[in-house]
Amino acid sequence: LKQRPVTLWLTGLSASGKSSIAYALEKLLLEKGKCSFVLDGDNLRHHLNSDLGFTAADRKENIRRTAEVAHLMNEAGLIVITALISPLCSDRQMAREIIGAQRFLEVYVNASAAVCESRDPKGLYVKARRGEISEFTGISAPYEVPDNPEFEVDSESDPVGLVAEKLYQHLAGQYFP
Ligand code: GGZ
Repeated sequence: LKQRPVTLWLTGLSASGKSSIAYALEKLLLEKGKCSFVLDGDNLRHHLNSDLGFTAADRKENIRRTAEVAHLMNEAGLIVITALISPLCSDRQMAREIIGAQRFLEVYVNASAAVCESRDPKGLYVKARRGEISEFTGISAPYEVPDNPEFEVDSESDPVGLVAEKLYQHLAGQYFP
């Protein structure tokens, strides 16, 4: 393989654009013949993590399992892009330790809570405001902004394609020629 394995760990609020950015970056990588895989929190929760809810303990387990899978995929040589809210610094630190610090790039997908709530593509913020979803990140559960992420992207003003292109440029040269 003409690529060095790495995990881009995208963190940000619901509706911040994590999944869209992850799939756009996967597409860019594929077009250049680089093998990558997206681990999307919402998707994994239908299968591998279908037994987990949104308590702090369940989120931690969700993140732990995803990090273990990312580690295995890195061992197989893949570039991994994860898209989980991963709201707590301590859980992201755990992911960094599982994957290995030299292969872990934390990416803060920054869109303000107000903008995410106004996007509300699945109507979850409305439900959370009504009290129909408990422990909703940004409304009734915490989101801790990363202290020192390797990258921060502005998904409030920059379109998805531009963000993905910027991340691709960060990888190019470092992880593949
Ligand atoms: C946060 C929730 C919740 C609660 C359902 N809090 O934007 P989405 O809809 O498509 O993606 C969100 C997804 C979050 O799962 P993660 O695995 O990324 O979360 S974590 O890293 O915190 O474990 C959202 C939906 O699930 N969702 N209920 N209460 N997001």
